[in-house]
Formats: sequence, structure tokens, C-alpha cells
Amino acid sequence: GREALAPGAVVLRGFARASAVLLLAEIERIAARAPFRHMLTPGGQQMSAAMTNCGPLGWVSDRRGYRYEPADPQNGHPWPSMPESFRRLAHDAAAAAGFPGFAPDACLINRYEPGTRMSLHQDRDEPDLTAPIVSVSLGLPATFLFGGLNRGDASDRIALVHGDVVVWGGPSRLRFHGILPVQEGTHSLLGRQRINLTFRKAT
Ligand code: MD5
Ligand code: FE
Repeated sequence: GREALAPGAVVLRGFARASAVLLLAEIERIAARAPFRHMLTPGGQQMSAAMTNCGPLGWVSDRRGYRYEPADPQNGHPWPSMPESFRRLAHDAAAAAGFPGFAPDACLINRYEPGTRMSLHQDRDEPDLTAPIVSVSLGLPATFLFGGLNRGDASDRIALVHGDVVVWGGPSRLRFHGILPVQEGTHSLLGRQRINLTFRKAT
């Protein structure tokens, strides 16, 4: 199913379900070379979600701020390449949501365990705000907070489950958003974790 959440924001329920086993094998390959880690916020706090990246650019955070880097700061090596299956999934989901020609150059991989959350924020480290963001949910379910363009605006709560893909573009590209603490549980493929792939155009 295809549900419009707001102008520019579309949920594609189950869009990634059939590719999940392949995506997971790729995630394991990526994490073997660029391990999940808890990055530091500019304020010096460890982020709740563990993160890694693949593709030409990876999103990083440390005491100096948020930015995109071509190499993993932990080892100096380029981030693992973005698998063709990732690029095709992101491209096809964007097209299905009305954003043809999406060619992401960054894929942030977020790992949530029970209790992990992501506080309300905007994604605004990318220069080209005309490109959408495609997000793929795998494993444990989560409650997504979908706010407005100002931090204080009311948020809607959206349940996201394994295989759901959301495309955020147009007027929803800069909405505030977050993830409530993931509830305890065990997923048949991923066990006690939720993994989110966040595809972006960062140049
Ligand atoms: C997640 N990750 O579930 C989310 C999926 C992040 C992050 O938020 O920054 O790593 S991406 C959700 C998103 C992106 C851009 C706009 C909006 C939501 N939105 O308008 O709500 O790990
Ligand atoms: Fe975000």
C-alpha cells in the first residue's frame, strides 16, 4: 500500500520486505568493514543509535559537528561501496512516491536495540534540499514522530514495521522527526534490533 502522510511524504508499506534477506547480508558485509559505533554529538554525548555508512559519502558526528566524509574516521578507509540492491531499492521507492531519478550518494545505517531512541531533529546537512530522503525500516517495529517545520509544532505518531519504506521530499523534507524508544521484542530475521537505512543525496 501507498499512503500519503503529508505533502511530499509517502509510506510504501512492505516495499522492502521481499529484499530484506539480501539487504541484511549486505549490511553484515558493510558492518564487517565499517563497524557500527556510537558517534559523539557536538555536545559530547554518545548517540543512542549505533551507526555506520556505505556509499561515496558517510554522515558523521563528533565534537566538531555534523558533516559528510568520504572515509571512515575510525580507520581512514573509504566507506564500503553502496550495494546495487540498495541503490535500486532507494531509486525505485523514490520513483513510486513521485520523485523519479533519485541517485543517493550516502546511506546512513542506524541500528536500534530495545531502549534506543532518536530525539526530534531536522535533516539539514545536505546542500540539495530538492532531493528526497528514502528510509527503509527492518526488524523490530518503531514509533516514528512526524512533526512540523518548527520544533514546537505538534507531532503525529506513525507505526513503522519491517519492510516499510518512507519517502520524505518536497515540503516534508525539513520536517522535525524522531523515533520513540524501541520496545523490547525479538524479530524473526533481526532478533533484538531495528535497522534503518537512510538514503540521501549529500552533494
Ligand atoms: C530512522 N533516521 O528511522 C530515521 C529515518 C536520521 C533519521 O531520522 O536522521 O538518521 S529518516 C527520517 C526522516 C528524514 C527526513 C525527513 C523526515 C524524516 N521527515 O520529514 O519526517 O532511523
Ligand atoms: Fe533524521
